[in-house]
Amino acid sequence: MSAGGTLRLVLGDQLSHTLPSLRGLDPACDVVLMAEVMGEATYVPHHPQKIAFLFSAMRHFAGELRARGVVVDYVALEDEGNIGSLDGELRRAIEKHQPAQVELTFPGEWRVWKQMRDWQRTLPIPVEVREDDRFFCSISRFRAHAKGRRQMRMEFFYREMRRDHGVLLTQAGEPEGGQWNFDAENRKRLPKGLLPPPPFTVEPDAITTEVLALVARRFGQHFGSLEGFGYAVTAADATRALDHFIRHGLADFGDYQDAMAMGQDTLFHSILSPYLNAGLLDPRAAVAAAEKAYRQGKAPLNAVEGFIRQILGWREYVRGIYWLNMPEYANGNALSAHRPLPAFYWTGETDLNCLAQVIGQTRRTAYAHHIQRLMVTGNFALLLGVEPAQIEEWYLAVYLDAYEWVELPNVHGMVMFADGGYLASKPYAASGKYIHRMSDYCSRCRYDVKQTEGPDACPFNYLYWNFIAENAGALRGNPRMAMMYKGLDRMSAEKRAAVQRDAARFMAGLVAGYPAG
Ligand code: FAD
Ligand code: DLZ
Ligand code: SF4
Repeated sequence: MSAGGTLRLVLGDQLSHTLPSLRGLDPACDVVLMAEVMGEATYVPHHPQKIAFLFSAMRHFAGELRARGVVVDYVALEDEGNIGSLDGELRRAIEKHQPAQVELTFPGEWRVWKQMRDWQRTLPIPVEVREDDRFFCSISRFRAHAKGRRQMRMEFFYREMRRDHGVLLTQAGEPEGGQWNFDAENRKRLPKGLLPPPPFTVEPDAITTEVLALVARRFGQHFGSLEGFGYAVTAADATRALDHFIRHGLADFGDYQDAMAMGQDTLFHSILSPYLNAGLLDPRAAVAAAEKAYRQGKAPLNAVEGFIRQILGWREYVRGIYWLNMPEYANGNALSAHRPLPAFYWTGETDLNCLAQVIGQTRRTAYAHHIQRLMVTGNFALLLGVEPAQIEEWYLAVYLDAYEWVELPNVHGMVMFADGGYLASKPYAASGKYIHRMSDYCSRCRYDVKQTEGPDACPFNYLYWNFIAENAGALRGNPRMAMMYKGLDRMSAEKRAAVQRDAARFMAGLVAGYPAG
């Protein structure tokens, strides 16, 4: 690069050729900076597959840019002189290339945004941060939606998005099928004999193989296995993953969206979140492909609407909530939950089979589907009263798709109700009955899901009532909790004492902490 060009930073989750900070790039005088840095790889103990996925995807992306004639200053983790932070690498690149300005794209986490604002104040050259327009809804559009609302509800936002973007509408502009949401049809258990498709996988190439060795060497002590790594690391393969889902998963996605089954990690889910969130797949392409399948009669409306609602609705909604309310959003603790996260979240070693299954799968694959996250690991942390920050760190670390903009509202708001009902109208607290209804986990558990007290009773059962009793001050007034408090009020004094006794005994037996190794 000749001095005086533009230095363009591309972060690990900004791997899109349409990225705003790459627009207007002049190959004759601009440089793209990409850096593998310890700071980003360790600010939480990311699952090794997450680090491998991002480093390999970053290296492939840099290769694609170079093939187009772009100059890329790519700093690999073990390159000599690597300072270990985004800040250090940006400053070093400015020294080296003497650009006239820096172009950035708005990031996915508040802490990085704070860093970008520092750069704008402290760097000796202009720093422009461009809006990230790889979403359906801009932050200002979300702000307009939120104006005047004390509580937010995804459903109303989603309808606005359907209208704004003309998705799944009739010629007359009404929702296809006469209703906006077919969720009530999407709660079936997986029937015996129905085999979900195998997930889309890619054989690691030479770049990925090298990265896997690097990650094993440098991050092998983090929770999570690298074995069997098969994620896509390029946009071309991410598009193949989308095609695979549309062909083999979409038609049954709706019916079995909430089901869980041993030995079936992915069921009919798409496993597209890692690609969407890293920039390898455009959410507009995913929504368009699903709508096309519906219009061609290849998938039913409950499935297509359900899938589109996740991307056009939930994904955009949680991002809006995050940017509208940070940094204060992270500090709330409406239920005053202060217990430590049990150590088995980092080992999977527990005799509660549902938790052992989901945490074990997470360790193997860095993936769990929504209901596993919400109703097993999430529900348990809620019932136990784990301090929100501790469980938030866990989710941010262990999933391949986790960045704070999407992780935090899901964990802090949806799971832990730490925002006091701003995002969701009531806590998703449930006893073992829910897990029994939606999975086969209980059939192999040492606890009895039908028992409610004593050492063999399913701990979710008494923890559930203990949660209801412990949080009466905060939740009794919530109209959506009225049934639960009616149940509690009908409970005999002996039964209440048994719940309290069993919960206290169970909690006393838990070990906290991040186990060494
Ligand atoms: P599918 O079930 O196939 O859904 C399709 C797509 O919809 C997903 O790829 C995803 O992009 C989007 N989506 C679905 N639900 C949500 C949601 N609640 N919020 C945002 N997007 C959604 N998703 C993340 O991408 N990153 C996270 O860090 C994350 N943390 C979560 C933590 C908890 C406690 C919970 C309950 C949910 C979390 N989710 C997160 C949302 C959801 O669980 C994942 O997006 C989904 O499991 C990814 O798998 P999939 O691609 O097979 O999804
Ligand atoms: C998650 C991650 C990891 C593990 N490593 C890097 C890295 O070395 N370099 C980089 O640019 N980005 C990385 N990322 C993604 C960033 O953490 C992400 O861009 C920010 O959290 C903002 O969303
Ligand atoms: Fe989980 Fe309870 Fe079922 Fe065991 S019995 S798998 S602990 S819900």
